[in-house]
Amino acid sequence: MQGLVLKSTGKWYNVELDGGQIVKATIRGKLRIEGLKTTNPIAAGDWVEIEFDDRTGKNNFTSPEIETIEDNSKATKKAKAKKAKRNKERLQSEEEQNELEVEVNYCIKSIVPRKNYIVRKSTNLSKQMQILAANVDHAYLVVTLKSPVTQIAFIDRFLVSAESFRIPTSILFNKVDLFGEDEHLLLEGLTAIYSKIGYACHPISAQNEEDVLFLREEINGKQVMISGNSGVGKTTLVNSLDPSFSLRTGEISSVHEQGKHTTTFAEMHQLQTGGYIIDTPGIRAFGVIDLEKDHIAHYFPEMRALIGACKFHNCKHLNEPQCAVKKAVEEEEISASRYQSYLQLMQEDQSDPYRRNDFV
Ligand SMILES: Nc1nc2c(ncn2[C@@H]2O[C@H](COP(=O)(O)OP(=O)(O)OP(=O)(O)O)[C@@H](O)[C@H]2O)c(=O)[nH]1
Ligand SMILES: [Mg+2]
Ligand SMILES: [Zn+2]
Repeated sequence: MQGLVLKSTGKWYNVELDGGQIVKATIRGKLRIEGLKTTNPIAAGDWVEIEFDDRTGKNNFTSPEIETIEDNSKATKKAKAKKAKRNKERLQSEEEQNELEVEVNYCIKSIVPRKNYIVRKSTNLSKQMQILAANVDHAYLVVTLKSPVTQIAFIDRFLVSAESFRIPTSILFNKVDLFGEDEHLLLEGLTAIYSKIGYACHPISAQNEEDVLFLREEINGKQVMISGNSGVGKTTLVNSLDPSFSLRTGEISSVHEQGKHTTTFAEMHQLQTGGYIIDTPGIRAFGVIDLEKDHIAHYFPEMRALIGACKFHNCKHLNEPQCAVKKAVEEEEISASRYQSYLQLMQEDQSDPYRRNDFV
């Protein structure tokens, strides 16, 4: 039978079966996965083939053996050992301790081919990939201009990634109730930039149910994900969308004006008004997965629109003469901050393990 993965702890999975029953499942035996090697082979939003298996049961988790097809190098083995160690450490986390006494009596046999997924690259030296969510119809990026401040570069890196995975995205500017004059001006500027490119922008106060009513309609019938830095109000928003939820939210640290990574695992919630929303843990830095330099401009829709207009067909829009993109930047048709983000991605050396230009 098939089930829909609501939550992945890395150790077990909450899976919704036909008819709405939610069961816990683990991976037994070998799970062969095609494509990317990631830290989490199965993500919230995945459809899986699942079977009842009473050999599992209380506290009887087997370490899943994940095999990425065509990748069995020494480096992979090392990475596996490291991962096993990390998983063990993670077990100590409060959340898993609380949930250890669970019955897990289903096992996952395979993943149903995905419509799409969104991946970020870890910004530490390991450079491992993490699937944030699978089968995403729409992404909502929550941005705050205060408590905490979301970096423009972070916004652009997320959008480039979403474009590369072909996931339509809207921007929710949250915590407008905290805005002073400066933030209102900034909001106006950013809304002008991003809505011109085609990204819907909505100023909201996630605590205010009225402010997010429009989202219930947008989400109905879809499977959407919500992302952004820690503390921007993602979980608060999910709670406002469905008053029957009381998901845990966290204070902002008063010293650093940053969130405290309250949500630790991505989890998909079904809204009473229809549709599924995947609440994800706050991302500190968004490592964009290796993109061909020649393709990066395609993931900036305002640059994509100018393809063919430069003198050279293989123009990289850096220093080439008669470049339509640079002309558009000079004429302020393309925003300087977006072009800056483009330059940063072009200059990034994907292979340099000591690269330090990910944004915190
Ligand atoms: N003033 C104000 N505070 C908000 C708003 N939305 C959320 N908050 C507060 O911001 C803090 C962080 O909210 P969370 O919903 O936990 O943030 P999150 O994005 O889920 O954070 P992580 O789970 O750590 O990624 C909480 O104290 C919320 O009450 C808002 O619109 N206005
Ligand atoms: Mg949260
Ligand atoms: Zn050009």
